[in-house]
Amino acid sequence: MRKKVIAGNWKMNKVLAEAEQFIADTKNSVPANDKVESVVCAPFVYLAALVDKAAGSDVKIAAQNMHFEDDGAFTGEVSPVMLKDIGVTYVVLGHSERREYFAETDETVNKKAHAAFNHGLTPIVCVGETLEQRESNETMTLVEDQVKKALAGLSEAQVKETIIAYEPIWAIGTGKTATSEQANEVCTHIRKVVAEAVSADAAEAVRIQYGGSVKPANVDELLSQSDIDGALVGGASLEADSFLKLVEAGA
Ligand code: G2H
Repeated sequence: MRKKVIAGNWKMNKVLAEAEQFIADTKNSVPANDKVESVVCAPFVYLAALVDKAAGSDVKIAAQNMHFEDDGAFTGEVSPVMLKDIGVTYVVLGHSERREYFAETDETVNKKAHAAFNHGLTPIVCVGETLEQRESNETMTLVEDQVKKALAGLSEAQVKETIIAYEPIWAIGTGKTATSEQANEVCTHIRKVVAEAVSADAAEAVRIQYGGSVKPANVDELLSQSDIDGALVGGASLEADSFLKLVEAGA
């Protein structure tokens, strides 16, 4: 039985006081970590403060991106060494917004996945198709390609620890959710791809989240699907009470 993982992706939202208040409002109320993993993906500038605020609780703090190098002349970037140093434990890689606006590619996502494991960070690797790709029946081949490229060269043990987030781009922030069947169909395919590319054991262990307009009203049905092991949630993760409903659904 795979443990569910619910990650709130705040994107570029909140000021420090709001971010800290959110942790204060949730840290004593999230279900225990052996029931569900509750993750908050916050902007870089708040990470150290939020790790501190969440210390000793079952709220885990994630970055929304990172560079793949340990250090060097990369102005404006943040390295896995830095994230590890301040106590961050997860990192979102290859979110569609980074692919679309910040030149993220399958190759850089793969380098970042290796870097994450080299520094003990759990990667949440995002994949997903545009509306145009869905309408031209390219969803499965596109997602398969993204998954294979993202995981290339990782060990079986590392793949087992990876979290893959399937986020159809047409359902992100649009209020359009993929039906639970549409979401599960792709997640099942992703598991099959992992089985073929890595091993049946890795496919059984890898956790696959769905993301795209997940909210308290639809989370139960999505999480009841056979191959959906959690959710990556944007808009509905910004308020503490909504986030708590989402993590409770995963417990
Ligand atoms: C997809 C998701 C979080 P939202 O980007 O990663 O955002 O839930 O607002 O669609």
